[in-house]
Amino acid sequence: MENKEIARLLWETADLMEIAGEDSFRIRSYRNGATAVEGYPERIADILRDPARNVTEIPGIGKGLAAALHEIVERSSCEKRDALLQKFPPTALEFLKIQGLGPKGIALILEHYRISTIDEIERLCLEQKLRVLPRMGAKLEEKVLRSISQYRQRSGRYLLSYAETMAAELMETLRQVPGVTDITPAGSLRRGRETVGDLDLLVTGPADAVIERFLAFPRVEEVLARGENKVSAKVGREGLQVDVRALPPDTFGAAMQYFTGSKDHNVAIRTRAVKMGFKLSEYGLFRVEDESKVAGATEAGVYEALGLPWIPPELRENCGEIEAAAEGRLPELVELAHIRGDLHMHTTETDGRATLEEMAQAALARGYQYIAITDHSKALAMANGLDEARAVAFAKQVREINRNGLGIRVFSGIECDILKDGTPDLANDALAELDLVIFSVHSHMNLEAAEMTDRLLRALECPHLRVLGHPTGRLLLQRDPFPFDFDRIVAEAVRRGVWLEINASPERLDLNGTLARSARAKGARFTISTDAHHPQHLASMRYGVLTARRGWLGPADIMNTLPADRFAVALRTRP
Ligand code: DGT
Ligand code: CA
Ligand code: CA
Ligand code: ZN
Repeated sequence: MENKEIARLLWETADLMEIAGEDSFRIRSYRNGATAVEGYPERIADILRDPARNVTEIPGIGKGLAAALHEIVERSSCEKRDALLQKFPPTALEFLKIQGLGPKGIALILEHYRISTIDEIERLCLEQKLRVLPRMGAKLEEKVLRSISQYRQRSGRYLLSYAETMAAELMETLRQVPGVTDITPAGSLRRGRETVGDLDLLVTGPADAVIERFLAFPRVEEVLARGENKVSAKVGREGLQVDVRALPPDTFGAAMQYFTGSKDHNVAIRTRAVKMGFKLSEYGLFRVEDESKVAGATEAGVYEALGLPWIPPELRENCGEIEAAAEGRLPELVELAHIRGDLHMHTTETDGRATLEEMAQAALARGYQYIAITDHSKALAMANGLDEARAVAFAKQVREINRNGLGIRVFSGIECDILKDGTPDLANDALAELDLVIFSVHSHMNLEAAEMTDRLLRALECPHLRVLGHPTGRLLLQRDPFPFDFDRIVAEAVRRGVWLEINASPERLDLNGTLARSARAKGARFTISTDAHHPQHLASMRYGVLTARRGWLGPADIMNTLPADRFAVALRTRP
């Protein structure tokens, strides 16, 4: 744990203490401690682990705080903080991020109103219920409303799937404007980032008509800014910001390049342009000496004039893609069309919403050659997970199904829970009956990194395991990845021929691009699967593919790009 993180937990604890109205002397000692930790040149975690050292040697840290520091480093929290978090709604710490209220204000509000969300604080302001409290007034209500909207802008990110759906709706509308020829999303959405801050749409066509049509879109909630060729508005109940730019066709490529970003990629590209005697802007690529325009109508033209092949948007994070492009070694990236099957899905046997036959039909309609049905195991009792007997019966049933033929090959599988100690939820002889065994962590995600690593290492020992499902356990915008020694698990998975899943569910996208890329460098193989609980979820495959592309993966890295017969052979083959 880094000093910054430790300090943050101390700050939080102090803030919570203040909301609780605790002794100001003790609160100050936490804040002093936080400042001391933050600025300390050595890693506090190392000092705590060193038996020859004592953290109280650090000015500002006394005995009481030393105990809290030990707890924080060991389990990311301390008793004090835990107790306070019990007392207040879990969002109390979030309330502190609203400028203007402060711990005292929050305490006062919590004393008078039963609220637990920022939306409820907003409502109190709108209903003028803060001004009736002591030392609060109409001015404060205004200030709080302003800071709530600022806070939302800071923290407001949206799932890629949400932004993409909204973009599709808007593009459909704007395409109907007479004179519109091209329309594309730019920004993080085009780069396939897992979450999107705001939506950037580029349109060629008559600016006035485009802007009018956009503003007439029924889901536009609030216009933020309007210029000659640009308009920004909040769209939809979730308040996603959308920036629409109308452009002349001869600058469309330069604008696409500029507004796709990422910012870091653009900075590097612009530096390259300058070195070559050019000036690059959203209007085009210009020669410095005579200001003549070299490129701008197409994005490929801009890259070409800079001596580069076109770079796929998913790679534009300034993580080596420009160097790779310059040296002619951009990777071949996997595409949706390469995917021949989906290897993680659930049915009504557990918590899915459709039968095996319905899932198979939907997969067939997508043009797949095969699927694996991977229902839950018994540890997920709420989902009616399969025990050994049901798993074995299921394997038998699938063999019969394949004899009769559904027009698509079905592999019998399971998503078997990894228990707290790393052993699988089902016995080996049952797992041995199934064609494809996924292991996933669904419980006890708050373990220490070392314990989690041991748990996963133990799970990897199972000879029937073939795929590690959603390897980091994260839920986007909700739950961070659980900590573990990723490199070590990857090395072990590679050694044992266990494939890593890129879970394509838009709430997960796990592994993410960065981790997938680093695992690939260590020799890992992957599956991209949707974890579908409904036939419609099979369509999420595209998000998984985008994520794999952000990880520089090609079709050869992804097992479910293999045709059915070769995939079946791969399933039976171990290193
Ligand atoms: P987001 O919206 O937070 O998910 O991420 P982006 O990448 O969509 O960022 P956004 O919407 O602020 O800007 C879209 C693109 O426009 C960005 O990726 C690069 C370009 N851009 C915006 N501001 C700047 C800037 O100040 N400098 C440069 N070089 N590029 C910028
Ligand atoms: Ca954006
Ligand atoms: Ca933007
Ligand atoms: Zn699943």
